Amino acid sequence: MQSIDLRSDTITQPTPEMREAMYSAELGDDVYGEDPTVNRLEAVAAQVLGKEAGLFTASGTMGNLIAIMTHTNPGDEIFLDAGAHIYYYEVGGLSRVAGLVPHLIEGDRGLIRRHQLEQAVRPDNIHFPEPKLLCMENTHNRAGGRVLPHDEVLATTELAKQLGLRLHLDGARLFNAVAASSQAPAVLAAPFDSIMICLSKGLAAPMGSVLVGSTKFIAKARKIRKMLGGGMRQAGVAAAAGLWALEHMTDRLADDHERARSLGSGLTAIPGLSLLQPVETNMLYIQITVPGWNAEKLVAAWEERGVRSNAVAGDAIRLVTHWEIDDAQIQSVVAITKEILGAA
Ligand code: TLP
Repeated sequence: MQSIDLRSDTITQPTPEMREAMYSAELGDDVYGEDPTVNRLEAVAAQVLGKEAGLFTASGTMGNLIAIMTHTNPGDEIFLDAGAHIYYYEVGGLSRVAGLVPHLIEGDRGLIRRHQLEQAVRPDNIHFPEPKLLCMENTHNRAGGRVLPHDEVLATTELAKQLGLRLHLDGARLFNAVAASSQAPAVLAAPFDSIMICLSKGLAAPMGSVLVGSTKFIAKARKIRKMLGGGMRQAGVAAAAGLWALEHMTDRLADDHERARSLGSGLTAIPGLSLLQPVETNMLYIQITVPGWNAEKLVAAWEERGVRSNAVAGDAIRLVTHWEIDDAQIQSVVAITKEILGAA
């Protein structure tokens, strides 16, 4: 039985072209700055995002951690939405490794509004940590793959700058936001001092992220990457796939969004299934209120029929579309679900 894997866009296999690019990549020792493929990837990512320089990192988690460590000193205060991946899913690295004091803001579906930041940042006082960094996430994972409204981002980040805060964007799925909003990547990246993009999500590279920012920022970040053990040698093997992904996989993300919408409408036509958040990109958070059922039971029943998903709460399941999911599979998932829940 071939599975329909909707657990995440991280499960995607590299395309045959990516494997070919990896096989024939020109390589060197990247700690010496001598891997031409890594250098090309870093330059292309920086250029696409309108920044001076880039740094290839092993993962999105590492890219975010390096960014926050580069912007701050231990003991500083970092402002984040309470559902931010950096806070929620990165093993507490912001405190354990970076030594930061997280100041959580209960954003409006992942968006920290200007007035919320205004209330959160306290005036200078001998008792308080140094307010140093604001992080945002676009698209926002726990807010259902939401695209942050750009005018609101501008309003909040403008205030953050006035307050002397640095700005980092977790752009693990920034290209999904680009596809959904038709705004250029550099426009969405412009308000931020640093941006981390993932190559291994919807873009389907097997691994890697790129952190971009000013030349000075990236020089410091490069040293922190080395300290964390992330200085890789012939890393061009992985960067080659990432470069191919960045150059060829962004334009097709709209197809994933269309399929997520179609899956959402198919599933919510079944009594007892509803959407927790509107579908804006390639994610769906489904709530189940069918008597006798919960998320775990539906995940297990799907799994038996080859449909893979992740329960995220007692009554909620996340489904993510990606390049290995086609229209026929979307229809199958809806049909299978109807059968399981007796709605066929
Ligand atoms: N997200 C993964 C899991 O960690 C939850 C997923 O399946 O969605 N920022 C955001 C917004 C992310 O969604 C992720 C991964 C990361 C950072 C971390 O990237 P990796 O997995 O490369 O460390």
